[in-house]
Amino acid sequence: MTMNDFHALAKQVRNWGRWGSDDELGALNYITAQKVIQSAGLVRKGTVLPLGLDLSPTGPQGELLFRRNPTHVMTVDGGDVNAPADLWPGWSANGLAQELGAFMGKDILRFNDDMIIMHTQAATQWDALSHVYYDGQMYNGFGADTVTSQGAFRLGIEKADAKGITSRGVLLDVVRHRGDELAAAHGRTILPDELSAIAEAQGVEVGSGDIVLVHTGWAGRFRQTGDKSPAAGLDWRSAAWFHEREVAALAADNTGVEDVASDIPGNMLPMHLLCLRDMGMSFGELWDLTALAADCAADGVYEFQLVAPPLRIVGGVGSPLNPLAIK
Ligand code: UVW
Repeated sequence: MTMNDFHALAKQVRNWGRWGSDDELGALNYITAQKVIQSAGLVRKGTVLPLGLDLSPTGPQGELLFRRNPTHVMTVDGGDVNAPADLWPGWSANGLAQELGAFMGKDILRFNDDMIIMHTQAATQWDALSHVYYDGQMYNGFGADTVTSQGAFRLGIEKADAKGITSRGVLLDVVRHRGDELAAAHGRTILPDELSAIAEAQGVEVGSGDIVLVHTGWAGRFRQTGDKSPAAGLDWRSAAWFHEREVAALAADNTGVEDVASDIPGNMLPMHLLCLRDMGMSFGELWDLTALAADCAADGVYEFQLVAPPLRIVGGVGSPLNPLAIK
């Protein structure tokens, strides 16, 4: 495949101007009030399935310098007030100890506090539309220069919050369809015809405003064995499938939704560029779909209410979250 094939598909799926020249929501515009009402009607048995991976130093990140696992730090713990006064020489010169002493020294209140230092895309996450670009432009033609060291002035993740994000969720289970219980194999990319075949086999239709979740088995395998090697992902040609169906957002349980085995020289993440930059459709990555997939296989129901709000990180190009599938 060549860059010309890529550009032809990019032109076909481009949604720029569709919701106005100032639009920063992209395909989330497909989520209407009617869609939210429909999704609430899918709650039938009261099962709540959280889809977030743990935020932990042993999370899914590997050796990439630009994306590490989170660091969790205690800022106040029992030791700060319970330690014997003579334990730390110079303790009285410690500003925090003085502050805590003044704050709760004579009170019965004791507390623990903490902080977390993390990359917004370290674990279960949304990619904002400002995450990727090519030819100096992001979704809707916004210039790449609108993302500065101060953050994304256009297409920041906080803009997506206008839609919740909540809608009807539909699971497409590649693992069970391929009969591979652990992980769909890397390199066997998921093509549009396979998506249609899975939906048909599961007896579910994907329509306007839906959020599609694709189960490849990556997160389940990672949790079981710690294996971080790539699993199958979507083929870039499947962008057209999501465009035709007016899908609002797409999430998967692997590291980057698409298979990292691109067949276009010089274009390593074509599906990202087509979906985020041209279509304006956000990606959710590293969602743990293991329990949801098991539940759907057990009851034969592959649709549910999905509640997946990003954090309001102003100017963020991504956001961690703990999405909920409610059935
Ligand atoms: C990149 O690393 C560019 O993208 P993602 O994490 O969304 O796969």
